[in-house]
Amino acid sequence: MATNPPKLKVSVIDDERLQNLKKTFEREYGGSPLFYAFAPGRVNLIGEHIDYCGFSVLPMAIEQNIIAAVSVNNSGTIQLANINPLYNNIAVSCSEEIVIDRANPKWYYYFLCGVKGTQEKFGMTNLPGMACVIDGNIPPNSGLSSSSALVCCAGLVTTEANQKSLSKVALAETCAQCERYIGTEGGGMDQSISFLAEKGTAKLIEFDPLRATDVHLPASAVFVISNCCVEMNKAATSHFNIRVVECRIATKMLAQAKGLNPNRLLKLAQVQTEMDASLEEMLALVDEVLHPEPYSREEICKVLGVTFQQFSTELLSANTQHVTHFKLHQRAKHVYGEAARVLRFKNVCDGAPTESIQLLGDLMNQSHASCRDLYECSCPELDQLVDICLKSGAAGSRLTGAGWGGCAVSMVPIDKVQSFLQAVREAYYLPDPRRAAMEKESLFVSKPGGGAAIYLEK
Ligand code: ADP
Ligand code: NG1
Repeated sequence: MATNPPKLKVSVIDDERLQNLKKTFEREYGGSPLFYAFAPGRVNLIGEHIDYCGFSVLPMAIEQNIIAAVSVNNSGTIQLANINPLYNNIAVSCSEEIVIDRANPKWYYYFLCGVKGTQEKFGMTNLPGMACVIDGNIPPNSGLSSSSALVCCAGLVTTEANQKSLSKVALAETCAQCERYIGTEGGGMDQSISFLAEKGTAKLIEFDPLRATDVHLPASAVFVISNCCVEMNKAATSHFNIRVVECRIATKMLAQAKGLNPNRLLKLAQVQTEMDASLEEMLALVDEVLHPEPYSREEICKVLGVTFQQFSTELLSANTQHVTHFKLHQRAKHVYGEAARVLRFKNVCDGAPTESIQLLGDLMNQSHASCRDLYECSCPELDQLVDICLKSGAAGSRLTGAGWGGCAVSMVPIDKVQSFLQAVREAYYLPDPRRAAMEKESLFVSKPGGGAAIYLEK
């Protein structure tokens, strides 16, 4: 578990993408790459918006990834180019402090987050300089963790370029911290699966301390990803951080009501641990303590005995200062309910009874309903797509990732896959020319892929 990411020797780079990356590198910088690094995106099968509350999640890595071709030099500059012309080339000094502009989350800031956090992890004052070309094929802003794959790739690149070494767990933890420089307060699921994934298996990811356990998915079903074609850039909006803040406030309100010290507690999982209660008991506690009407700042400050100033600086983030009302009951209900569904999903997979596909499908459907109604992180297009997936033969279907757009993941019995794909194509993609044009990269079967690695040319 705590081993370093593999270094794979590739004597002949025959993969078309790698060849193209190498050629672009040579054209851009006039020499050959010293090494390549890759980090995969992920699809979360169940356990949405609960990693930052301290609860376990159940993702798998996908085949799509970010690859970097890298050379190291003494220029004191990081040069970045991208195969995709939408992402402009950039050169940034690394002989002074790397600054991330949160107000303007351009693509290269994600890479620089990975560099900066890794530099700090090793206490390196100056970086020598490097030249990189990036190639990614994860649909961006779609809940498949393109941003985290880029951050993880950059973390791995920086570690290798400076001849340092870290275990996969330490890399995952470092990169989870790194991505926070962009301003979103994620929980670490994406970076963990990007490093800890193993081909052929999904993982139960547990936090504090971080660990990953194999989850064997039923052999008689596959997971199909479908993108609703609505993009949601997390760092450029406040949707995500508002949910993080609501969960933090709910934590404090529950702690206060049960006579625990709210100052020490930040995550809903910590309240459960402190109370030594079951998730069912936590759900009952939410009903008992929190009301369904949105809470105003005044009410929260009064209950917690904090000033408006403390509320702003200690509970809100920079991009949530404008929020006036907070849905604490609904968010906490989702989190404890979803945490219970993850454990049930894992138990069903472990038991592998014959009826497991429908049981797992039901859990996925309940998860989507909770994301849509309690957590309010879906959108009409995603709901429509999930509905079409169910009507097309999926045993279960749900939004995956942060939501407010992006992808659904559906569990489909193997013998129905072809008819499922055709039915979703006809009902969701073909009637709309924009969606039809995006269909090839938007609707696909996904198998559990491997984790981040370094490639060296012989
Ligand atoms: P996701 O759910 O895909 O992680 P985010 O909104 O968190 O969505 O991050 C997406 C951002 O990551 C993009 O807007 C872009 O800045 C960056 N990104 C994703 N893929 C690439 C790529 N191939 N090359 C450069 N930047 C990328
Ligand atoms: P994506 O789907 O990559 O935006 C985000 C968070 C995760 C997790 C999910 C919701 C980051 C980097 N990622 O994922 O930690 O909270 O939303 O389950 O913030």
